Amino acid sequence: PVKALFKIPRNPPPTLRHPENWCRAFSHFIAQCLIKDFERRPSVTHLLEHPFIKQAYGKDMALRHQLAALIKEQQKLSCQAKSKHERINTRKTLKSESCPDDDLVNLEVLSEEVIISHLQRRYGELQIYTYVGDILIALNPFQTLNIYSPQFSKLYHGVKRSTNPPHIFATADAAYQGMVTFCKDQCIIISGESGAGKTESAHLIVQHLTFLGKANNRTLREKILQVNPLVEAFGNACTAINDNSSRFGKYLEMKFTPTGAVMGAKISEYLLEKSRVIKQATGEKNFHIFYYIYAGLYHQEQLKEYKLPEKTPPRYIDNEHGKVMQDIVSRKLYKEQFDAIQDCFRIIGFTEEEVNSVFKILSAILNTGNIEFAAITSQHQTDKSEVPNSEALENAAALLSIGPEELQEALTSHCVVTRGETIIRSNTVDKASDVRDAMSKALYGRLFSWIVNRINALLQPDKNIWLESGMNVGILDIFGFENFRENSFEQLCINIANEQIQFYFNQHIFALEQIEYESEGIDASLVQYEDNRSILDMFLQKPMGLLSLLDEESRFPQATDQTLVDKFEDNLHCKYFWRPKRVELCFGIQHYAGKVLYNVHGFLEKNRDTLPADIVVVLRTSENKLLQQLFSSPLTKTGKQTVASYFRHSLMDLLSKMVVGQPHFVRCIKPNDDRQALRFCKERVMVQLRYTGILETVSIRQQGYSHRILYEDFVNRYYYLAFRAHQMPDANRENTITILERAKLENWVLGKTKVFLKYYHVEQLNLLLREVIARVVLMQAYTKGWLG
Ligand code: AD9
Ligand code: MG
Repeated sequence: PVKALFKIPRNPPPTLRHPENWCRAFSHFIAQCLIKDFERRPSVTHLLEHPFIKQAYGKDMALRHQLAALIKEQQKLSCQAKSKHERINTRKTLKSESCPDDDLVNLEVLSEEVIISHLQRRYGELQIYTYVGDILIALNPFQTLNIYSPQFSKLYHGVKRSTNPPHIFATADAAYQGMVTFCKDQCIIISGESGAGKTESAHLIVQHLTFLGKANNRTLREKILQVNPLVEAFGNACTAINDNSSRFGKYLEMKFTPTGAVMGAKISEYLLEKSRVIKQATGEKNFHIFYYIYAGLYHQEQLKEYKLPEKTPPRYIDNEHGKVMQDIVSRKLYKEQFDAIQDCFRIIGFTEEEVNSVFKILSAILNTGNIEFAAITSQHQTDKSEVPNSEALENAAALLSIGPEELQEALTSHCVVTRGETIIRSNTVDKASDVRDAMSKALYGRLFSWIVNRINALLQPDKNIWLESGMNVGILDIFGFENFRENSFEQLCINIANEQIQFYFNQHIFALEQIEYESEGIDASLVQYEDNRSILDMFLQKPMGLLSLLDEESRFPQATDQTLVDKFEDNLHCKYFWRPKRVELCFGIQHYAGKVLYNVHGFLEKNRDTLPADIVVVLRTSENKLLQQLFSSPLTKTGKQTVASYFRHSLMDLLSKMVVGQPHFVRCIKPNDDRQALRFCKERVMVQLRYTGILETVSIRQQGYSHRILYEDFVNRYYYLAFRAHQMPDANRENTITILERAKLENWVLGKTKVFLKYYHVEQLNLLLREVIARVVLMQAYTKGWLG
């Protein structure tokens, strides 16, 4: 019946002159046979154990693997055929299919002007994605595009990159396929300035990866999709540049089985901008969650229950004097998000008690912000402070389950131990306010870390399976480069982190390339780029780098902002640092992404980030279980560590995670500063292309060799293209040449131990290989008498 079905003649010619058609028909048939099993247990391992394949190929694992891959592909094709209708519609939305236009590397003329016009034209056609070799450029569309539906996920599933127009799903897919095929961890690094679209891109990647990693476990998929919205409610805020600006760095690792089923996830968070809790610049806001809960509780008439003021919103969220209240009452803003966040908590698996505790702590922070101090002026003491109106204090204490007197005591006085004796000293009004704010920041920072840890515990993969053979795709989404009118310590840290990511990009794209060219005896002059190593050294070097100097100064109790900026000037002798003549307490840095002027006001305090021991002692007396946890274990930074040293440590930690994976880069570009759809500001785009090194990347991708393969690996991988299956040729330089010539490839170069290939060579080779293997499979089947 098989023969009849596929019109296979009884005696096909032994040469199999046109094997393509046959083999397609044959593997299609096998796929059909196995499709039932696929749907139940879609793992390759299972497939390889299928009696049909086992019988046919015995112990020849390599061949069985190839056959399995082939079948999977056939299955995919038949699934795709089913949804042909859908696909046609999807393609209509996509406007065009893939074309040489999609990759800047294909441009014949490579001037800045040509590249810019090219991107501009594409942007006008709503083609926001463009490749530069294997790097994806993503222009922010500032409008909702209809290209992220499940149909699109299907369209980009496991196909050659050139099949479809560039897309963020293609990058996610490449990472996924890379992980499954080479059993190697992957990491997707998304960069770009604030508001360029990193966080949106990260969401889309997670969306596509959860689609690809279809476990039988639907709940797990849903949980993973809630992770980003939940942490972003706590870690994002409205800034002057972006209404949903990430105020922390996030590395999300998605965990998979060797066959690519998703098993769990883990987030690492970096450097939350805690100072936002207590103060926001004009036109900016506090973290989203505060508005969500205030509005949500307002509309549910539950403000009283959480002891929140009903007429005027708490000071921490009311820097525009009443505007928030107007928005909440008249426009019902934030209400839906409050419901959504509760859903996130529930789906991920937080208990009701935990969520309630989180809300209580948030409400306690808002109440803490409303505690005011007044000076007690008696004849003897002018430095004492008291709390004139105790309502907020009592509310905060009640929500935190601690005694109000103890809290007041810890805010308005502090213990000093001198020569074994403990003396209680009063706090001035200013000092008491600082202690209050330090407490709010510490509460929020530790709550945030606790939420992240809790999510990690709830989404942890089954240790036994994962530790043995699990793999990761990591997605890095940090806060983008920032340059405001006023820049402070937070911007400095954010920009240093971006400097580090740029350095990593350079290392990967250029520096390693250069080193390899040289060691293989190939002309390395092709590789030219803007190296930002010396500026990074200026920040991170010990003991004379900027962060070390800051730490040193933070240790002197008498140090002031003035002594700090003088210290910088005296010690940092390099062209990237300068001290403007007319602006007090300022210094300038020439970052890779542009000049930024920093104001050192508050640097020392922010860096010391001290939380008085008296506060910790009081909070530890709490009867609230969550609060006890927050202050019993060192969840965030410990002891006397400064923010700068903690920051340096987390940067190193992040890098160590990133370097183990195969990197994929997404470069987000902001086409205009007004967040307008379809507005392409040439100047702005040009600047970003220049500083991100995209222009250099284009030329190096075009002229350079993006793939370098050891002769041994190359011959083992591709010998089918020039030799017979049983020949087993020596894996050496000569046979490499034979294969390349037989494949009719040009422009490759031979190094000492490796062959250097252009990015498009590998795609061609893989395509040829697939065809040849398909032929071999058919031959095998034929000789084993399955078909005849
Ligand atoms: V920041 O460094 O965290 O301040 P991001 O993360 O780079 O910044 P974000 O992803 O938040 O920027 O994007 C900013 C806004 O651009 C979003 O809120 C969306 O309104 C808009 N955006 C970005 N990418 C897309 C997209 N692919 N489709 C539609 C988008 N809108
Ligand atoms: Mg962001």
